[in-house]
Amino acid sequence: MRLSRYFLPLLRENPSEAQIVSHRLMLRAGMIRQSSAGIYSWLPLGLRVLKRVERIVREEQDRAGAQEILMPTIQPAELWHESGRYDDYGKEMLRFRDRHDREMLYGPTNEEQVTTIVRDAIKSYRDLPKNLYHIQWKFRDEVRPRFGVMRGREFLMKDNYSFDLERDAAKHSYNKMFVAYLRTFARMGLKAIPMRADTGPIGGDLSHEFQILADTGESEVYCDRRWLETDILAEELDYDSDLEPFFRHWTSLYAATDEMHKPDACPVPADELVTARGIEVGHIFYFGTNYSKPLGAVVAGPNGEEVPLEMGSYGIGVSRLVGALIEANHDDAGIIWPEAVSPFRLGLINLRAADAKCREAADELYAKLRTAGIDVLYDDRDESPGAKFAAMDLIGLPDQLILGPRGLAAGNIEHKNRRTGTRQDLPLDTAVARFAS
Ligand code: 5CA
Repeated sequence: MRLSRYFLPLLRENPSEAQIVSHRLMLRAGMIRQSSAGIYSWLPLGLRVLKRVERIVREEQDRAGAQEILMPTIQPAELWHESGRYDDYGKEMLRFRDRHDREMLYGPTNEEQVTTIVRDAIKSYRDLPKNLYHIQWKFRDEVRPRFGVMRGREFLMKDNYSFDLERDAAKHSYNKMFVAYLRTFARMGLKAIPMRADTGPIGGDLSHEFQILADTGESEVYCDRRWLETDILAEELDYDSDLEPFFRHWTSLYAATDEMHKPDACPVPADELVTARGIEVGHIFYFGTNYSKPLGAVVAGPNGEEVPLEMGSYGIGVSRLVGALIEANHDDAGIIWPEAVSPFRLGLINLRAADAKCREAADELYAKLRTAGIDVLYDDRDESPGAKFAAMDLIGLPDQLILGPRGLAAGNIEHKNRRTGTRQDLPLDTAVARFAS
């Protein structure tokens, strides 16, 4: 993509409404624009990152055997009357009436919707287990939408729902998602610690939140100091094998959210306990028959008896992750994307767009990089070198290639690594091979 043609509205100044670094940088780097409180448009650069995050989430869900569906954003209120949650959900739920005066709502989550789909389709225990997910926009009329996409009112969530015959099988489904979540976040270069958590309005008795430690996190969290040195291993496991030992291993070190942490009963001595702020990027729940019973989601068991389905639900904040990734990866100059989620693999800067030789060489390299399948953002604008460096650092692509008249005369191009800041001259004719995977 040529920057001269790209829709990338960068801001020079820090927007005053943004209190945390990810919100500031997403606005400054032209990734999002606010539409109304907690509701955002995603501009080309931001949407690229959102899609990359979504893709990793999808790949790991598919790998764990979950199947993708797409349920609507708008739901009929009847579903929620049936489950008994309509009144309990309170003001966070956006409710309205259609032209036929039917009560509708913008879905804050989809337990009811998916349970009725499965209830109407699955009649026998032989059709179990099932795990269905979708990646869809949600709306929660949060009292205090803030921090940009981190606590939005409209936000993108991956949510899935598992259906099993028995508790043990349901725990296996829970464990599968536990593994898939560790893998998902590790692939994005994030250290998300699984913590015992409160189940809130979703309900149930077993739940883990996946928290990234960051000063700007909204939750207070507590964990064993050893978590700080632990590299979360995202090994690939056989999802059909017994995952309980893996689950036990990764829950053996203490980690709990504020609501679950009981100072008097905490097994970790005070000097080994870390109190920190966390960003919740995922939350998994096992809630048994809380929804299947009221909604009548039963199957015929092996002896013909009616058995209510054992269920769990599993959420990842896809749009929140974009903010969380920036909280975890930035410096004073801007964002530093991990390669796995970067909007482009490479930035190419032509320092002298007005110089015919430089332009010719940069255009040629750009064409070669594209032919090699490398996603490159080419700054071909006629701007000062300082402005170009600042823009490229702000948007945070992992590597930059900088072409100027002096290097070109020697047949070289400068390579800068955004994270380490190291700079190195490369022979121009090796640049494509260096980045072709
Ligand atoms: N039905 C369950 C699991 S599918 C559920 O809704 N869980 S949740 O409420 O914990 O949400 C799942 C994830 O969505 C959270 O872990 C968080 O990462 C993200 N999320 C929740 N509320 C917001 C919000 N207001 N803005 C951005 N992301 C949010």
